[in-house]
Amino acid sequence: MKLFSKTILTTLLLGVFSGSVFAAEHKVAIQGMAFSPAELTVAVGDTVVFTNQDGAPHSGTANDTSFDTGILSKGESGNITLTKAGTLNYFCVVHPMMKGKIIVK
Ligand SMILES: [Cu+2]
Repeated sequence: MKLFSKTILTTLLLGVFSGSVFAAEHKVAIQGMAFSPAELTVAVGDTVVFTNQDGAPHSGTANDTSFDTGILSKGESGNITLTKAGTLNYFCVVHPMMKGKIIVK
């Protein structure tokens, strides 16, 4: 139990000190004509990797154009980095009814 607590504490401390150095990477799968997860919360500086697992081409494109993966074919990935806080709604340029949201804190 004591070792467990120490591990947790170390992990938390490492998280604090490394936070600004190592941004987190999140993954969004595009599968079945949908983004998964459709809603994601990240921190400023984090990266999101979109991977298209469908046969159809897809993109992850912000409504305000602040990010765009470009059109991804099956198996392709596109990385975006979130540089400022806010809520970003996005869609697929090929299928505009496909929608997602990234909350940047
Ligand atoms: Cu699409």
